[in-house]
Amino acid sequence: MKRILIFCFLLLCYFLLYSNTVPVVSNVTAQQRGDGSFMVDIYYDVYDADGDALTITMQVSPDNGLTWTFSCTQISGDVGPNIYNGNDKHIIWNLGTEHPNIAGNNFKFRVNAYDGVNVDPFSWSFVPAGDYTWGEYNQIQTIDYDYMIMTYEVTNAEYKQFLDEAFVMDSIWIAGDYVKGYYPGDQYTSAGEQIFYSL
Ligand SMILES: [Ca+2]
Repeated sequence: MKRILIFCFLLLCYFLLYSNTVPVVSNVTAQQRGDGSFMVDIYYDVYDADGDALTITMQVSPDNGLTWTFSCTQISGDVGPNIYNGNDKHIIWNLGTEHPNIAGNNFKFRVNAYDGVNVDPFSWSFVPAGDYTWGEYNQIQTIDYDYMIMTYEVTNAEYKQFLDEAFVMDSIWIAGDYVKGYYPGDQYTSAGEQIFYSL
């Protein structure tokens, strides 16, 4: 009986020490100022039941949630490390400096909170311009621009979540054996219908 009690006590200590609650972000709002400054105010509430110090990141979608790679680095306020629980947290995005002459009616904002216990599956890593080794003969190639790449591979579950959300928003559709959607285009790929998944 004594051993069982000791075991239960140790088990309780384990859960008290190592159990963790994932932080929750809610009530995200975003509005561009009407004073011609091209600043955007983003507000949110965040709560972590453990009271952990949080790292806050922000993502912007220019196409109603279809893609989330639109850069938003000119941000200040309640963003970055060491943010704690609270309401009406405020992020200021200097849109005019980062994206001069940009305009759109389909912007969406996502605020992410991480407590240092759970991995951020959508974190991005900076890759500076420079040489890299390519191919089976180890040729030296050069990329002359900086870029960002996801730190971790997208899992099947995460991609399914993306497709589910895009489907609900009518951003993608099923045509025969394919899941298709509209891609707004970039400098390498022209705008038009793209296949997102083969059923
Ligand atoms: Ca936590």
